[in-house]
Amino acid sequence: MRIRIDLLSAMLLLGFAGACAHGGPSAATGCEDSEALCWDFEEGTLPAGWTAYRDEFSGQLLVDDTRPHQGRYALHAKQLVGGKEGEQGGPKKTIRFELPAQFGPVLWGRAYVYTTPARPVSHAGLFNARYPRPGSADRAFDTLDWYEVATYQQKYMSIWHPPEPPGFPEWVQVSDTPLVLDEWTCLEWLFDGDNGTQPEAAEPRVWLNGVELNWPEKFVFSDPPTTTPPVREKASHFTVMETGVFLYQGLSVPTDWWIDDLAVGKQRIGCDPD
Ligand SMILES: [Ca+2]
Repeated sequence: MRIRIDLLSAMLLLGFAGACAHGGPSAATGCEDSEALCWDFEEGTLPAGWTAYRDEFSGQLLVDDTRPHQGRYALHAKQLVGGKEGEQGGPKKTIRFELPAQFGPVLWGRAYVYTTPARPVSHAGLFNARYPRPGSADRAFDTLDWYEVATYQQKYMSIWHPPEPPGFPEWVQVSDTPLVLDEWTCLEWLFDGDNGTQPEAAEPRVWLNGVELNWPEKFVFSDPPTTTPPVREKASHFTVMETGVFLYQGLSVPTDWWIDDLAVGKQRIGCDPD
């Protein structure tokens, strides 16, 4: 009975905080910040509020018990494959989530990611968050500016994009750090759409296992090409985010990703102490 009461209290507390939908803030998930939104996928199915979004080419995006980071379950992008490297169009399996109103212009994120068996050469998005253009009342997904964390040419990458489609001209930053295979990694990101008194939103920042990534390669991508970088429009409030895996070019090797202990907040969330 004592256990039930404690559980009930915990659930009430969580409901009040409007935070972690399941499992709750804990050292295990590194999500003690009551303002953070956390997902450990321990429902064993798609958590409340997330809806299926992209579904192109082969593979599945599901919550299953094949490889959890913590607990029993994780989000699993399973056997994604389709298209050809070097050609536009690739497997995309994603879910999206509407952020609470007045989320603000600064979004910190954290997710544990496991990738196997090979590093894609193609652009493989893992997470993005979007916000209305300055002065715009439009909230439709395809009208929003956005930040993205991804991999490209087998290395970590981050991008600032104008609305998609087309999503470019975009400001691309490619790291000198190869995508880690066959082990859990802690990815953190900072999307600072406010950037203080600066005229534009900040470039995205990303950390791998607590170490900030460098971006020796930065460029504008557009089709047709341009050398004029996009103006990174400032944010008032992030409104929606998307996760899963989204390949913008083909993927010929069937590849699996797992994502667990996903969290976003207005402050840095951090990784497990271990
Ligand atoms: Ca889990």
